[in-house]
Amino acid sequence: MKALTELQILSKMKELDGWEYADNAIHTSLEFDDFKDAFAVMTRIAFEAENLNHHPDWSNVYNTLQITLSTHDADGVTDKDFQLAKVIDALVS
Ligand code: H2B
Repeated sequence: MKALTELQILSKMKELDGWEYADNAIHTSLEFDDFKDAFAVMTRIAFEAENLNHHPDWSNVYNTLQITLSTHDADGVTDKDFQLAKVIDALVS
């Protein structure tokens, strides 16, 4: 899959809620009530990621979750990143 151009990425960002584009990737930060809620969402995201065969770079500290999406194989952001980002938005909304 081919990396999107910066212009394409900025246009597609409008379809997402609470994401930013920086350092050749798209990022979001999420906060939950506690660790259990954060980890439950991580588990749901993990299953969706595995279905899409597209995986987040992420870190979790207690009730917070930092997610970075990029396509390593394309060395940039592709439609797959937006596909996963939309799934994540739907899971947390
Ligand atoms: N996830 C992400 N974020 N980027 C990739 O390039 C990628 C992936 N490649 N998940 C997939 C798996 C690839 O390594 C396998 C072999 O299809």
